[in-house]
Parts: sequence; C-alpha cells; structure tokens
Amino acid sequence: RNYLVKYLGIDAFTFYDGVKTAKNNRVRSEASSSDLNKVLNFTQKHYAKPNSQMYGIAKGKNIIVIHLESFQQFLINYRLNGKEVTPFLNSLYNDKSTYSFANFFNQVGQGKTSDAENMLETSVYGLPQGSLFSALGTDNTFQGAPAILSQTEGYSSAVFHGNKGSFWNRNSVYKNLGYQYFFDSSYFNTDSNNLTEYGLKDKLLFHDSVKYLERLQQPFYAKFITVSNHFPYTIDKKNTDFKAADTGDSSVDNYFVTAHYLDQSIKEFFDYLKKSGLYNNSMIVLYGDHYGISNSRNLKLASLLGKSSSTWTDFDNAQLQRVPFMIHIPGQKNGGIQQQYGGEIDVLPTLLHLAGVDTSSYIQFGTDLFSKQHDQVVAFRNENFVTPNYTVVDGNIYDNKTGVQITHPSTALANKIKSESNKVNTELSLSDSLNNKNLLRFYIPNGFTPVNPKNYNYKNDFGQITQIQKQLGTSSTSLWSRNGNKTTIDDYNSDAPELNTTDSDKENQSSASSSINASSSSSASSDAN
Ligand code: GP9
Ligand code: MN
Repeated sequence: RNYLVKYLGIDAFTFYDGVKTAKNNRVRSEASSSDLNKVLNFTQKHYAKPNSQMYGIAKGKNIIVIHLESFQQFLINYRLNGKEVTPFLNSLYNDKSTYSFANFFNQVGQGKTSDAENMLETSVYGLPQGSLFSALGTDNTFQGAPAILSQTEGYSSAVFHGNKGSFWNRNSVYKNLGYQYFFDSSYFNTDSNNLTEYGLKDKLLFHDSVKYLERLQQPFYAKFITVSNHFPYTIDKKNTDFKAADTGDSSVDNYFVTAHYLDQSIKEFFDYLKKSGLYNNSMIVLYGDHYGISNSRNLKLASLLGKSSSTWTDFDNAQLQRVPFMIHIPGQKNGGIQQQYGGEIDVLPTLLHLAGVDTSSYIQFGTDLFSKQHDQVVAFRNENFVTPNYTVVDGNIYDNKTGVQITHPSTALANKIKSESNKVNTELSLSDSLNNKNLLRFYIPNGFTPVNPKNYNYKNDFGQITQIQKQLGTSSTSLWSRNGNKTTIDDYNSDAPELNTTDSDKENQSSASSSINASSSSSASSDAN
C-alpha cells in the first residue's frame, strides 16, 4: 500500500483501495464450490508428471533462492566494450552442475517483484492490475513453497531482504506462505552509507545475512532478495570501477554497472558457501524477476544488442522478457543449457519435484520444466504469449526464427494459435477467479495443513533461531552448531568498502545481542523505499 500511495498519490489510492475493497467483498461472498471445481478441473488436466531422471535429485538439500533484481537474460554472456558484465553468473550458466534455461520468461504484471515472488512460490499468477501481495495478500489463503517444504520434508524457512518488511506487504504475505523468519532491513545495519535507493547494498545483504543463515536448522529454504540492480541503476563510485555504456540514456548505460556489482556480490556469497561447507549440501536457484530496461528504452538498448531501433518491433520487446533461471546442484554433472520454453509460473512444481515432493494434489498453474508433459506456452499477464515457434502480441503472430510477422497464417496455424490463445486466457482467468474469490480457503491438498499466519512473528527472529538451537542441543543441524557452536563469518571474504568503514562496530554486529538491539531500535531505513 505504501508503494501504491507513492506511485498513485494518496487521493487516487484511497479511491482505488475503496473500489477494490467493495469489489472484493462482493466477489468473495459469491464464491462457490463450482468456481473451485472449474479451477481444479483445469489444473488437474494440466498436471505434468515428474521426470523420473530428475525426481528427488535434490532431496534433503538446503534450497537457496537468489532473486536477481531486474536482471534480464541478455546480460548472460554479454560483453560490453569487450568486458564480460557478469563473469561469475556466466560461469554458473555454463557449468555442467547447473540446469540453465535459455528460454525462460518473466510473467509479471504491475506487481513486479511481488508478482515474481508470488508465481515462484505458489505457481499461481498475479493480478491483471496492481499487486496481488498488496491487494489480497493479507487475507488470502496460500499453499506456498515454505509451508509445503516444511510439512513434507521438514524444512525451516527464511527470507533476507534489505528493505522494510512492509514493502509489497511482505510482512503479512510471508506469514501466509508459511515463512518462519523474515529478516528485513530492521535486522541489518542500515547506515545511509550502506544503502542504495531500494535498500541494503547487495554485497552487504549477503555478508550480513550469514550470522542469521548459519543458525537456521537444516535443511532450510532461504530466499535472498537483492536490490542494487534496481532502476534507476545508481551506484556509489566507491562500489565499482566498471565502465558504463554510452547510449545516452543513463539508466540503460548504468544497468550494466549495477548488474556487474550484483554479479560480484553473488560470487562472494558462493565463495562463502564453498568455504563454510554449505555449498555441497545445497541446491542454489537463481532467477531474474522482470525486465530492467523498459520497452520504451529498448530503442536505446537496440544498438548494444546488434539491432537497429528503426526495425525494432513488439516481437523484439517480447523476446527480451527472458530472464535467467538457473538451478545449480553441486555434484550433478548432467546439467547444461536447457532449451525448453517456460516461465516463473513453472518454478514451484519443478523445484518440488527436484526435492522429491509429490505435487499432484496441489492447485498449480505451472508445470515441471523437466517433465515430458511440460506445457511450453508461456503466458504473459496481458494475454500475449510465447511458444517455441511463435510469439503472439496483441493478436499478431510472429515467427520466432525470423522475427517476421505472419500476416496470412495458414488455416492450420491460425487454429493452433487460436487454441493456444484460448488456453492462455482460460488459465489467466481461472487464476484470477482463484485469487479474487480466495478459493484456496475451500481446498486442502492431500496431507497439507492450512497455514496459520498467527504462528509467525518476525519481531525477534534471531532470538527464535538461537532458542531452537539451544533446545535441540547436540541434535541441532544448524551450520553454527555443526561448526562447534562457532560462527562461520570468518569464511566470508568481501571487498565491500562499507565493511571496513563500519569496522568499529563490526564486532558488535556479529555478536548475538547487539544484532537484536539493532533490529528492535532501527527504523533507519525509512528512506529505503
Ligand atoms: C523492494 C524491491 C523492489 O523491496 O523488491 O520491487 P520492484 O520495484 O522491483 O517491484
Ligand atoms: Mn523487482
């Protein structure tokens, strides 16, 4: 809501909110079991069986999800002035232990980051307007990744994000998703020196999270939401020596610089994972949430992609909605670049199957990317869509191979596109009905216990995780316990200058009591969003 107020202004927001509430109440009270049956019929018919070669290959491993803010696929393996922009992510992308997806698309609407998070963790679409997290996230019933993994495989769960917990209404929604812990900006040192416009700098987010991460019971499901690579892509001089592009549009030019910084921060984190030993016991998932360069700015970007702004089309805009999706499983040797088409909606069933969790009784709109029955029609929130051969924008069909519009399709092609388009529309409208009518409150998947948000309180996460450690004693599985009840922070090497400038209180920060103090006293991040 804060976010909408910022963008719409308070008057427009009050109106919008009032209309929404009235509409929600009416729609909800009219919800019936036949609405739910329509959704169930679709998702059950659409269900894709796991691939037996892949099912359970990451069973019992920690799952670390890294949200690459505004990161588009074209950055992968891209060279600017002969220099790799993201050398570390490129090395991961090309690694045989990584299942890297070359044709994976973001599917967000106006809810941007929050829509991506929602799709990834529930396999249900966002709303056609606004953010699902903000509009319905407090009241709706969710059957999300943290709850499923906790109930089926005993995972603990946490989110690390260096912005206020209220941004995108996360502090309510995460409880409904079953997240046990949410380390928002109140848990970090948010000296202004440590912040960019959208919160804690990425190198600091990863470094400063370790004192919490190492205390989580394993296996854990942990999500890191980065922010440094966020529009308008500003970065302190002391944080980079990477040379910007020179298209004349400063946000396009600096996009490469902040992406480079994000890449370095992930390398530092991976180095820590390896040194501390977490690495071998984890599956690390990385994804880009949505575009960083908007359609109107793509005209400036065109020349850097070897294209011309004068021949740029809707087809090019749609193709640029690719974002990275990489699943890195140390020890696997059969990874490599996957060509199947898919999107954010497909992540949850894919990951659950890798973790050895049966998804057949859940309501999920996506399908496992590794399944032989995986559906390769990728729906955008505005009903446009992409398939392996065609791209459809506002009813116009483009040939993916040539980028040329097919103005006179054969009857067979026209029929094929029509039926795909019907499927896209049906799927989106069923998802809307599920969300608007809060239908999941009427449905309990086999073996699932509905989440009670009251079970979670994010005020004293550090106290809670240390308490659990204490109670478990020698059976605690946290890294800290396994490390002889000692911190692993010394395994972390970062070149972030802020860590040296704040050295005086660095010692305090890594000790338990002062981080609690910092968390309860700090509202210092008020300028973060
Ligand atoms: C803020 C961050 C940004 O917490 O996740 O969200 P976005 O503006 O990208 O939707
Ligand atoms: Mn985002």
